[in-house]
Amino acid sequence: MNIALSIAGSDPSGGAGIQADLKVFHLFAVYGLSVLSAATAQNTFGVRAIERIEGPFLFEQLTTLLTDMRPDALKTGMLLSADAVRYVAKAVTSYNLQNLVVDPVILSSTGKSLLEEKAVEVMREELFHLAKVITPNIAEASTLTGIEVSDEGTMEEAAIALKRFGPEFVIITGGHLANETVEIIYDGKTVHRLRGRKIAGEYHGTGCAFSAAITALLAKGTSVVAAAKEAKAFVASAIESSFVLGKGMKLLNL
Ligand code: PXL
Repeated sequence: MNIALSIAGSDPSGGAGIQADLKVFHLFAVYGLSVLSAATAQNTFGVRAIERIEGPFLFEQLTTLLTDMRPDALKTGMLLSADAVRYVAKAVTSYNLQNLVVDPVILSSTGKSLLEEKAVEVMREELFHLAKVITPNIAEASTLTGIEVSDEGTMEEAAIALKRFGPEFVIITGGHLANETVEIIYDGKTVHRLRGRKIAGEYHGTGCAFSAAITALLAKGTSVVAAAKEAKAFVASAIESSFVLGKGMKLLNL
């Protein structure tokens, strides 16, 4: 059985965060481990409050797990603080963990900050170079590069800028573009584009599901480009069959 680890925040609505990641791992038949990096109080209307998990305890969770089990791939989601980012980098380095997927979660779907301002630079400088893949969306790519990303051309420009921070692959997700969805995948040589039909509506947790699916597939030995294609199809299908369970945003069918 392959093992994937998620280091992420709790979303009690199960739409995003560690709960969504574990559901995705299960759907891909990968055994899921999880380390909590923050807790949120939220429902389908959004995040109301955030409680931090201090860096040393985050590290304690990681080392306790990693002295016992070795994930084939891992992902980070909401990390909240610069301290948390540094402790994750320390664990990845100390245990020589492979197939790290960094989903640089900066804002919630409703605009709440999930990464403190001073942690953005730390993530870029100290975590990205350890990653197999980073998966920013358009807004995150803009914050991380200072480029105003708004179309395919600027997505490509941002992907090239982000590659300089050292990840093996940059995938910018374009689910929030106006008329179609396109993901830009850049490995330093070739730009791949994954095109898809835009499905109307606001969905919570699409970025988490996409990066978790890539992580599960990497854990099983799939290549990055093939994993991204399959993850995109997986998220599209979860959107198409999404649930109205709360009174706010729709929830992905995970
Ligand atoms: O979708 C980003 C995200 C990630 N992780 C947690 C979240 C959210 C969005 O609300 O709550 C815990």
